[in-house]
Amino acid sequence: MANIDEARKQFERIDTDGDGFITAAEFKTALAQAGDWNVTESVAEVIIKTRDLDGDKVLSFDEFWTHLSK
Ligand SMILES: [Ca+2]
Ligand SMILES: [Ca+2]
Repeated sequence: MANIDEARKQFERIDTDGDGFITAAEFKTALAQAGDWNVTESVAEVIIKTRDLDGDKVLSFDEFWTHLSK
């Protein structure tokens, strides 16, 4: 189901400063825009932690894609 072009578009929408990494703050903002206002930054950090393969506390596209394509 997962499509890498769609995933890249989604990634770029979340990565608002365009540095190629999704931070907890960016993730929180994206979820709020999607209507989920209950997500705090600490919740976003936990979500990122479960997907963060190299432990740098931000999501690269590879990590984002690995999660989606599972
Ligand atoms: Ca970013
Ligand atoms: Ca990472």
